[in-house]
Order: sequence, then C-alpha cells, then structure tokens
Amino acid sequence: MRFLLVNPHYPISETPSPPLGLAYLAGALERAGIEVHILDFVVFPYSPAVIESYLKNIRPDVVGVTSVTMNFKNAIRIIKDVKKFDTNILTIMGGPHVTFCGDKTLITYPDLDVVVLGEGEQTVVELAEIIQNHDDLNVVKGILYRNGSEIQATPMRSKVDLDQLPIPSRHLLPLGRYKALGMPISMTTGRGCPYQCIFCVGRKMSGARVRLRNPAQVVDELEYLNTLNFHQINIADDLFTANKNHCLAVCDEIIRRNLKIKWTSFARVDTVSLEIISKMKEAGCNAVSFGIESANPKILKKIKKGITIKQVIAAVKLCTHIGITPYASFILGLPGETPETLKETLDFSRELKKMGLSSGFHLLAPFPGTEIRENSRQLGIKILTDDWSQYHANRAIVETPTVNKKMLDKIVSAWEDEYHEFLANIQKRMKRGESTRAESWQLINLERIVLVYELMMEGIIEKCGTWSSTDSPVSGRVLLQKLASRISDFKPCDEDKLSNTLQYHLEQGNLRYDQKNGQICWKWVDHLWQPILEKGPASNHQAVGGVVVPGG
Ligand code: B12
Ligand code: SF4
Repeated sequence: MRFLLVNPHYPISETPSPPLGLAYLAGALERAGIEVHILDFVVFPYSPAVIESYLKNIRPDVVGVTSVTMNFKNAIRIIKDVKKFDTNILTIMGGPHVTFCGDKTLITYPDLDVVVLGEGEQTVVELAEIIQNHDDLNVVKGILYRNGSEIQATPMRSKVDLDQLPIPSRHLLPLGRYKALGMPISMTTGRGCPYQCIFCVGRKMSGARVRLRNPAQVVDELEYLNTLNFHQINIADDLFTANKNHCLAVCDEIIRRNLKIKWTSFARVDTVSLEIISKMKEAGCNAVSFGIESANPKILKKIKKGITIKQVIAAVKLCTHIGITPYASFILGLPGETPETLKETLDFSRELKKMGLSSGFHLLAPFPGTEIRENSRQLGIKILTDDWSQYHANRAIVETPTVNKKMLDKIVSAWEDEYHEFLANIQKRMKRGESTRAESWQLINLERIVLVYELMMEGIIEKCGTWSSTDSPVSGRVLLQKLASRISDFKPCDEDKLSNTLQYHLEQGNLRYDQKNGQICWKWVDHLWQPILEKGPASNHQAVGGVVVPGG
C-alpha cells in the first residue's frame, strides 16, 4: 500500500510554510507501516508530465491532495492528472475547503473519489486498511464518497487526542527549499478556538474545544525545529493564547531549558496580559499577530469578534512596551461596511502604526462553511463570484449596499503602489549610498527571494547545474562562477546579483554540488532531515526509478 500526498501550487506572496497538515498525515501513515511520499508544488514546478513521472515511479494506490479555497482549482487539476494516468488510483482530498463543500465537489468532479472531512490522521490510516482488505468505505468515519450516482456521508469522527499523534513526518517535506526562500517553519501546540468570528473556518476545522499538547513534547519539537536554522518558527495554533496556563507552561519549559529560540504566534487582544506577554518575550517570542478586523464597534459586534477598540490599543501598547512586535490583520468589506467605516479602519491603522503596529489588510473572502457565507443575504453581503481562484483576499469578491468592488479594489491598488514606491525609494537611496543597513538588507533579501523562487520554479539549477569535468579538484568559487555564467547564458539576468545569491545559498547550506564520476552536479538541498525526534531511519523515499522523489 502506497500513498502519495500532494500540496498544490499557491503563491510565495502568501509566505507559505512547509505543509504541516500533510506532514501530520504522513506521520500517521508511517506509524501504521504504510509507505508514503509527499510532492510539493509550492516549491517545485508543476506540470502534468512531472505528475506522470512521479506516478510511474511511485505507483501509489492512493493520491491525496490538500487545498485551501484559493488553490482548489490547482488541487482538482492534479486529481484529473492522476485519473488520466490510471483510473484505479483512489483519489482523495481534504483540508479546509472541501470539508465544507464536499458534496458539491464530488458531484462536480467525477475524478475525485473521496472527500475527507476535518482532521485526517486517523481517517487516512483507516482508509488504507479498508482499501487493502477490499472492504466497504462506509465503515470509515468522517468521509464523503461516491456510491454509484449517490454521494454517501459516513458519521463524523470525534476529534483526535493530540498527544496520541505521531510527530509530523517533516523528513518527507522539502524543508530546504522553504528555508532557502526565507519562509518560516510552523508547528502547533494545540488545536481549537472557543470564539465565534463569523468569517473564520479555522475554528470550524479544529473545533470550539481547545485541545492542548503536553508542553514538554511541544518544547521537544520546538527544540528540534530550532536545529533546522529557519529564520523563524511560527506557532500555528488557531489561538496560542486561548489557554493561559498552557501558554505559560510552554514558555516556562522553553525558559527552563534555556533555549534561544525565536518564534511568533497568533493571539487575540483580549487574551493577552502583562504576565503572558512578558513570559512570551522571555521565552523568545518576537512577534504576535492579532486579528483586529475593523475599527468600527458595530462591525466588530456583527462579526461576533467580541473585542473592543480599547483592548486593541492596550494590547498594542503592551507588546511595544515589552518589546514584542505586534502585527494586526484587518478585513475590509465586512457586513455593515460603509465608506465611513472603511475610512475609520484605515485611519485607526495609521494611528496604531504610530504606536509601533504593522498592519496587513485582507478583503473579505466568504469561505464555504462560514456563517458569513451561509447568512450572507441577512448580513447584507453580496457575493460576486464562486470562482474559488478569486478567493485569495487580495481583490474584492463581495460588496455591501454602500461599498462596491471598485472602491475596495482601489484601496488595495493604492497599498500595492505605496509598497512599490517604498521599495523603489530604498533602491534609489541605496544607489546613492544613503540607505540604512536594515533597509539595504530588506531589499537585497527580497531580491534574493524573488531570484531563488524563479530558479526553483523554472528548474534552472536542474537544467544548467550539471556538466562534465575532468579537471580535479576544482575550487567551489570557480565552480560557482561557471554555474552563474551557464545560468545567465540560459536566462538573461544580472550576473553579479546571481553570483552573490548563489554564493549566499552555498554558504548557508541551501545549495550544494557533487563532484564525482567526471561530473559536476549542483542541486538545492531539499531535505533537512535530522534524526533527533524521528522514529527510525528514513525508509525507501529516495530515488525511485531514476526520478528523485521527495524524502530521505
Ligand atoms: C497557520 C495558518 C497559516 C500559515 C501557514 C499555512 C501553511 N500552509 O502552512 C500562513 C499564515 C502562512 C497561512 C496562510 C494562508 N492561510 Co492560513 N491558516 C493557518 C491556520 C491558523 C492553521 C493551519 C495549520 O497549520 N493547521 C494544522 C494542520 C495540522 O491542519 P491542516 O493543515 O488543516 O490539516 C489537517 C486537515 O485539514 C486534514 N487535511 C488537510 N489536507 C488534507 C489532505 C488529505 C488528502 C486528507 C485526507 C486530509 C487533509 O488533515 C490534516 C491533519 O489533521 C488555519 C486555521 C485552521 N485551523 O485551519 C488557517 C487557514 C487554513 N488559512 C486560511 C487562509 C485563507 C490562508 C491564506 C489563503 C491567506 C489569505 N490570503 O487569505 C493563505 C494560504 C496558505 C495555505 N495554502 O495554507 C483559511 C483557509 C480557509 C479556506 N477555506 O481557504 C484558514 C482555515 C483560516 C481562516 N481564515 O479561517 N495560514
Ligand atoms: S479568534 Fe481567531 S481562530 Fe478564533 S474564531 Fe476568531 S478568527 Fe477564528
């Protein structure tokens, strides 16, 4: 029995982390003795031919694809590729999109066989057993499947005990690529959120009851992640500060072990206090993200956010006082939004900026499963499209009676222009030698990320990085110059910038070369497998039939 799990493409601008959900599923499958591979199109180039070559080499019995709403179309394209290759492969999909529109999805896309609802660790293991024994799918809880022309639903599964789950199988993920792109790595200390924000899917996925992991095991995992040298670790709990005692216990354990770890987390402005924020700071937390959503009290009430402007200001002041960077997320286009409330929110974010808060703005995306979508009419929201690829929250897909798409899109375009001007301004001052070190670093880093992403997604190192060499042994610097020159012959670019970027990644251990059998071969370091918390040697996840598959 072999599983192939796939992460479909979505843009780097969303600062993706290595797909934790897939690593959890893989952990559960591996523990059950089932062979599993992961293919990640966020950091590898996608094409039907690539999928075909993986399928030929791995020969999976089941292909499972994850998706959020905005990359659902990419996910379904992969499912179609799989069925085109072999109709006998069972195709399954899970994640926060299909969990809430599984029936419709199965009806619309006959190539998809099964939808897994909610948490998938136990479900995939049971599915594997059922398929192996040729039993009926109806005994597997928490799925939707096609039975002739009918869509069958099995009873819901109760939520898992987090301490019973295996450590996520991160050795199967191309962590090195995420690290080279400067993305954070994530982990969770608990799942669930007791609040009721009407635009949120997270709470519905993980449940209103907060389930917590043993703090010592949490810190074991943090300690392991720290050895991987990502520039940032993100605690991806829906709400890390949901349970004060747990939050303090995790921090205390980090402090007790004297670990020097930089991490970030999500919080609510009404769940932080001097005690919590000071302890988080002492334990290495350097930034906290708050969902503020709107400055208008009536809107906050309508969306059941349950916070006040006074609490927002207090939380921001508290963080800056203690030395933790506060971030805020606002949503525009919420129920009750008017031109006046938009101005109120934008003005408020400017006020908070003066206090040291950085803000990110999203436009409302009414995801399947949310109260805001289900009750859109009563809430005065007009949903403009069901084209899921538009649900990225960067362009308007809803209107209120007084705020139309044009008004919302204009605000976003203005921010985008402002951001580009900001970067152009640093560039100008950098050329004149007037920029600060931090500004120059910010720009250089951004340019590096863009270049590395292009190199990865166009497969340039793979195309240009292998040549025969009879000279022995040649220094790394010479080989790097040759690589840069081969790349710039292939893809016109600034050779100095390219050389510096390659040099940087060689030094950071993100890029490496082998010199053997008369060949030089450059490659990205995909896997950062460290045996600290793993369950034994990585099994057969390396080269399969000439194609290097993720793993090992
Ligand atoms: C941390 C987080 C992030 C991080 C890291 C994301 C990442 N990919 O690593 C950051 C900040 C970068 C981020 C970005 C975005 N996020 Co986010 N994020 C979360 C958060 C809080 C936790 C996700 C997580 O790590 N959960 C823990 C893991 C273990 O669970 P999981 O991934 O859901 O996987 C489990 C199940 O879903 C299921 N499953 C998942 N896939 C599959 C596949 C198969 C085959 C099977 C069988 C089962 C299965 O089994 C897994 C194990 O139990 C969730 C809230 C939530 N609770 O879902 C929102 C959430 C997933 N994010 C959301 C959104 C919208 C986004 C963005 C699109 C932002 C935007 N522009 O609006 C981007 C897109 C990134 C992406 N593709 O995930 C929405 C998704 C809603 C939707 N329907 O699309 C959520 C639900 C929050 C919300 N608004 O309600 N996010
Ligand atoms: S507090 Fe955060 S996780 Fe909880 S329901 Fe609101 S938005 Fe969702």
